[in-house]
Amino acid sequence: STVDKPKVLFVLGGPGAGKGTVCKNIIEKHGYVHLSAGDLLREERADPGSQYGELIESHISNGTIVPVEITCSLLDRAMQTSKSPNNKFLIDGFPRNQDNLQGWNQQMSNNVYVDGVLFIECSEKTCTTRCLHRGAKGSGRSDDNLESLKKRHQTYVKDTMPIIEHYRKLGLVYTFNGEQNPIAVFGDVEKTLHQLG
Ligand code: UP5
Ligand code: MG
Repeated sequence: STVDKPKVLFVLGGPGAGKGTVCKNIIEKHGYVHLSAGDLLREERADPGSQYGELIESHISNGTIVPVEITCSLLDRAMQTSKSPNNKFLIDGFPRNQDNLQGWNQQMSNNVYVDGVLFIECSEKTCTTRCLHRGAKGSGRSDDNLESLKKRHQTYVKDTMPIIEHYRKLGLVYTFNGEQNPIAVFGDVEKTLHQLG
């Protein structure tokens, strides 16, 4: 039954909207395990034993999306090994396109219950400024530069927004104003988490 299945909230929004930041705030208080698809891909890229390192790097620096088989198996493995005491997961930055959605539905949907999508809405201008600032401070991310950021944003509009629309039609999307300061964003998200129970 759905009772024993892991519960998932997807966290979506543009590159730099504040997905990772809000997730960090949520986990401290709400007993979720945070899984960032991007972080898992960057870890896999850094593993010298991985056959996918170059493929992942070319997608990340071009702002395009890694084939779902890779991302989904990283998410699946992380869910299995993380031992979430409450069996609740925040999946940050996934699913980002139709391929991701189809792969998730095929590989995962029987075993996982999707409670909703937290959508952090934020303008391209704000997102870009934040990521450039983070890059200038030495984030080490190969995609925190203007050229990659333009491509990341294009991919977000073309590929990810339709996925958010898909979940919106299912009545699963909760939208937040990501232009606010991190505490205000978190406060709004908390109200929704309390409603979801
Ligand atoms: N900041 C955050 N919130 C703020 C706020 N409210 N006010 C002011 N500043 C705020 O924040 C970004 C920066 O802004 C930080 O410096 C932060 O302090 C500040 P962060 O919380 O990191 O935002 P986030 O939305 O998580 O930004 P991120 O850069 O991680 O977004 P992306 O979606 O671009 O990155 P991700 O890691 O998810 O993906 C990277 C790439 O991996 C993708 O482009 C793609 O190539 C690949 N990928 C896949 O192929 N498949 C996947 O499933 C996932 C990723
Ligand atoms: Mg992030």
